[in-house]
Order: sequence, then C-alpha cells, then structure tokens
Amino acid sequence: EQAANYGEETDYTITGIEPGAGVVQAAEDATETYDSLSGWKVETSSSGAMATALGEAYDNEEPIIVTGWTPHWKFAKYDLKYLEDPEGVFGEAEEIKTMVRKGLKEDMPNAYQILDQFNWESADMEEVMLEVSNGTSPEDAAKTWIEENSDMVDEWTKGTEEVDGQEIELVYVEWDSEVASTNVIAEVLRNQGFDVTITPLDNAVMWQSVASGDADGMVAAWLPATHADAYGEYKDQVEDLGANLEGAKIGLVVPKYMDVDSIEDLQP
Ligand code: PBE
Repeated sequence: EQAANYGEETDYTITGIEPGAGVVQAAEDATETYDSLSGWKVETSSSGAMATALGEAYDNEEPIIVTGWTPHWKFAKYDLKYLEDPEGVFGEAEEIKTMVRKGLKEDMPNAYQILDQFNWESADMEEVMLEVSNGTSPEDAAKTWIEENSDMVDEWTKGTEEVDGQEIELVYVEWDSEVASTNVIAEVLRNQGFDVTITPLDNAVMWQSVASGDADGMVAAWLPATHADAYGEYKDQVEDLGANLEGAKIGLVVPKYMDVDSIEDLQP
C-alpha cells in the first residue's frame, strides 16, 4: 500500500514539452502500454514551461512527473530520478547525431568537416546548459565554453581552412540541450569565418528542412529510438555524420522525494 496517490495529486497528468518531441510520443505510448498509467494524459507545452512547473513543484515538495532527458541542467539543480521503465518504452541509451543535407560536402567542405568532427560529452553540454538556465544568453554561454575548451574546439576545426563570410543555416528545436549544442557549433563556425544562421523549428520541420536541402544541417538527431520515425522517413535524403554525443537518455523523471521508483507503481 502506498502512502500517496500521485495520480490523484497530479490530476493524472504527465508534464510534457513540445508536441513534436520524441519523449512526448514515448510518454503517450507509455500511457497505453502500462496499466498503471491508464487514464493518464500527457500535457504538452514547451521545454521552458516544463522546467518552470518542475521548479515550482520542487520548491513546494509537491509531486510532479515530467518528460525528461539527459543531458539536462535540471539534474544539477534538483535531486531527481528516472522512473524505471520495465517495458522499455523509452528505449535504451541514445546518441545525439549530426545530420546534414546532401551535397554539403561538395558545396562547403570546411563546414562539412567541422560538423563531422564535432563531438563532445554530456558534462560539456551540461556546462553550457546550466549557464543558460542561470540567465546567460546562449551565444555568450557558447562563447565562454569555447574560450575555456579551445583544445577540444581545435580538434573540431583540425584540417580545415577559414572562409570569408560563406552563409550556412543550421536548424534546431528549442530543447535546452539543442540550444546549447547548436549555439556552440554555430559560434565555432563563426570563428572560422562563416555567416551562420540558426533557426528554431518544430522537430518534424527540422528533419524535413535538412532532407529537402532548405537547411544545411543540424546536430539534434536523437537515435536510435527518440527520433526513429523521422529518421525512418528521411534517412535516404540526409547524410548521417554520426554521433556528436553519446550516453543520452529519455524517460519519465520525478523528484527524489517522491515515494515511487517504477512507472509500474503509479496508480491508474
Ligand atoms: N528531447 C531533447 C528531444 C530530443 C532532445 C529529448 C526533448 C525529443 O524528445 O525529441
């Protein structure tokens, strides 16, 4: 017997993010897979609104269940845990991959090579995310990180030549993790002489714009599970440059003060 009925206390609601996110789709799938989540709904909004709701609940020690992911600054600010997912609805470890449009290699070999060489770790991305969550602009947070990690950045630009104002457009979704990575790689390209535009889009549109060649690339492809649908649809129309980060993860996340460890132990 459980002390608290979290279903009742949360109005049977999982606090989601943007409707197009893979983690929202997975959470919706979870409400169908798990009897314990029967009758629950996933409320969509934005990554920012989710973070605000989480912060407010946390400050009041109230129950909240969010669609979460790693890397994310929330784990540095709050004591949180992933709910166990015995059915594997949220998949295993994910990679964040870089996808570029066909023909980029021929058109912009230096940008292509930098995007291909871009590779960092969760701790790096979290450093940038944390600074942004503390109020620094993404551009400034990216610049600071680049200054402090010039050795790693040198590896990314190794073997390339500077250009003179060549235009390049990267697309992303305003998830905290992708705000961080996209701003960092954009700043690296700017330092190499590129005229970089970064455009925030809905997830499906992000994939579609790289596939159609409207955009040059993105560093925001979560695979093999989170963006499996988009990848399946567009894999023949994009060029996969491999992982830029390993050990990412998605799932349902709750504050540690909640007395529940598994999705199975919630109540319908
Ligand atoms: N996320 C962050 C995205 C991928 C990056 C986990 C919110 C998603 O669910 O699609």
